[in-house]
Amino acid sequence: MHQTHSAALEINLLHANQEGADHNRSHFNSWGITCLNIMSSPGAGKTTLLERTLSVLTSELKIAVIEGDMNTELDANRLRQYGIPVIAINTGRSCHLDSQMVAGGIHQLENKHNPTELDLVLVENVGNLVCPAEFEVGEHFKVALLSITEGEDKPLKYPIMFQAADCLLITKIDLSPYLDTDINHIVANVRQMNPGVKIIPFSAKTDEGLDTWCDWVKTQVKSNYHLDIKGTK
Ligand SMILES: Nc1nc2c(ncn2[C@@H]2O[C@H](COP(=O)(O)OP(=O)(O)OP(=O)(O)O)[C@@H](O)[C@H]2O)c(=O)[nH]1
Ligand SMILES: [Mg+2]
Ligand SMILES: [Zn+2]
Ligand SMILES: [Zn+2]
Repeated sequence: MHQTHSAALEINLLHANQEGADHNRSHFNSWGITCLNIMSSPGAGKTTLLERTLSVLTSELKIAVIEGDMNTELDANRLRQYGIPVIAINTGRSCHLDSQMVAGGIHQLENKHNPTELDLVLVENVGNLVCPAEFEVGEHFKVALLSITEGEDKPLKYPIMFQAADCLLITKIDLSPYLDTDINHIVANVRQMNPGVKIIPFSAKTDEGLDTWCDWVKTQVKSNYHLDIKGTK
């Protein structure tokens, strides 16, 4: 009885969230923006990935960030140094961004900046491998990060995130010499959950994988609106 009630509540919650996500995506589509939802457990390297990404891609794409954080603007302030619009959203007690929170961010972008000039919105979700995978925010593509310090078994233990991802970065691979973790084992476990996902080993220390990642991002932006990148807007 209790289970049925909570299952119904969850379905209603996800249904309402989906309507909000569709609303957000229709904004992005009308402005010609591609949106990526960046997700991982706390500290896997989302903000560091965004820093490296902005250092390369701001010369080619007009980018804004929506930065989800439970309680601070620490990550938002790190990214503001790149001179791009960064909208900070504090989620308070919520362990994930939902589509309504992101709608607030999108409407701020609309009011303070000219969204039709943007090509790409990067959403950094709250650090959590569980519910961010289920709460769409209006993204076109989902990106998951798994750092090699987290262990090979995580794709099997947290399947929804790994099944939902369009691209998976295995981060902090510069630490590999100091760990027993087997990257091939991580890849095999990810493939078991999601055979078609793009997998990119990445290090923000050595920039290994950075070009492959930036190429993947540009390909998604291009294919989403059939654009020639640079000077198309
Ligand atoms: N060695 C190594 N450390 C890294 C790498 N990427 C990130 N880190 C470190 O990992 C820590 C967490 O990185 P963040 O980018 O803040 O991680 P995050 O996923 O944004 O964290 P939350 O937003 O709190 O969930 C920092 O101390 C980074 O310097 C990497 O490629 N190699
Ligand atoms: Mg962060
Ligand atoms: Zn949550
Ligand atoms: Zn709206």
